Amino acid sequence: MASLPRLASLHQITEPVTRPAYNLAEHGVGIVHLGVGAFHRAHVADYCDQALAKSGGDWRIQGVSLRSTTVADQLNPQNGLYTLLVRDAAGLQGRVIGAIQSVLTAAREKADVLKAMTNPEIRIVTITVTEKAYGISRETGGVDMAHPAVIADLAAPEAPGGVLGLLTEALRQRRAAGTPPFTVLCCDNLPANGTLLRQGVTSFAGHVDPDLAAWIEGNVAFPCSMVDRITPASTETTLQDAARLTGCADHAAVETEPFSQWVIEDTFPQGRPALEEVGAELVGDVAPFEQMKLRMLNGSHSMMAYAGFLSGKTFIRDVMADEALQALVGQHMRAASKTLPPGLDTEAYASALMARFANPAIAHETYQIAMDGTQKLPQRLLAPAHETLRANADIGPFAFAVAAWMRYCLGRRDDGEAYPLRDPRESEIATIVSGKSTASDIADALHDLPGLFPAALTASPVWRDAVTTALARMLEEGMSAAISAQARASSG
Ligand code: CS2
Repeated sequence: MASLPRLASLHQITEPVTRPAYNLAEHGVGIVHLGVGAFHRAHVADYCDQALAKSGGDWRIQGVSLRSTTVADQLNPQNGLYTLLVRDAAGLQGRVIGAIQSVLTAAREKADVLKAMTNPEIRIVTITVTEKAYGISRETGGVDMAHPAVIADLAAPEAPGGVLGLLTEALRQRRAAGTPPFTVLCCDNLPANGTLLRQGVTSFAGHVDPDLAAWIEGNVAFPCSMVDRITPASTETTLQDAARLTGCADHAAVETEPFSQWVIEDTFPQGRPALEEVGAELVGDVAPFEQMKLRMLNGSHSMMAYAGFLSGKTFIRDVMADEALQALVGQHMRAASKTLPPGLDTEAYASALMARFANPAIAHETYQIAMDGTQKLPQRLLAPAHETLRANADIGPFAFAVAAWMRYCLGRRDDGEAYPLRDPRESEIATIVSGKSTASDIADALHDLPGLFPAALTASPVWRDAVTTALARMLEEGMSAAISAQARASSG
């Protein structure tokens, strides 16, 4: 691969790989996207690329990375071009995506980022920065005053580097210049993500200028959206396959599954790309889709991540190849589906998910999904657990999944091998579990983590007992034995 020319222009591509079906230079930029990770490149950018080809418009994307400069350094020398690989048992397909114009980094080019966000041509700001980056307190919906980006941006609101600070300052400048506000489209796996972000931004703005906060509240659209495409982190194999398909060295290639879904609340006062022409679902209310996805897909993903990682399964496909674990996945989805609003075909959704998880060509690491548990548990496991408890139904699957997370929080596998948790609350967790060895001490300590568990769960002896019993088995008999026992319980 070292000898191949770097991908930088569509003319260089010698192999018969699919290229953008539009002339890149004819389309201006209309979207700023914060967080240009693998998921964005496999999802939002793919939809925009297809919409540009089908319906045109000035809807190319100005990417922005908040902290890391890696993606900018991968994509900019390639003029924003990269290969999207789609893998399944039937084979591998590649497309070169042209939707991203270039990538700025807030860490290196703060002023340029604000300049892009205040450009009147920009009508939408889309965001995939992961749950932890927002700096919104899930308890209050307001700003999390302990979040590093919030602290830094409240100290210097005119030179922000975090999500809330950038949105607020860009909106302030647009308002002052008489430029209509952009629409803010959150594409992270958070419940009612648009509503949550609206609260976060108005709360942040309230600390800077209450009048601005009221203007944002009354004038800026924050549609909710549900995003779905399983996208493992890129590896050397990804880059090698991209090079083979394009004949060029591509440092920014990503790989994903064939399935893709984007359900969007259709509130875009400044317009939007014709996403409905390329498979996105524009709806009035995203909530049922979002709950189904967060609880059935992401909830079972988290269970598989903790139970799988701790029983030696490197990838989700390995979890699915294990009979007992596969039974737990089915059990978890059934329990999650019972918490959803009526009218959804949860059985068809569950069987499609089983097939997606088992995709033998996708190497999705359990350890990747295990990351940031404190940010993921509330919407994936704790909210449905709480509702299940209230309905007097079987909380067993949720208690098992939460116990597996608690077991993971100890930072050591059954054979004693240590691993980093990779959670923003990692050191807090290490401190509170330190020196504790019994399941009840560990479960009590983690239930007391401020702001994580709903009070109704921590106050319920039924819930605490179910979690502690599951955790005790994991500690005493090992994760594999605990998985088998739980699988037996579900079939019995
Ligand atoms: C996963 C998600 O890493 C995780 O936590 O559960 O990234 C999941 O793969 C996507 O939401 C699928 O759309």
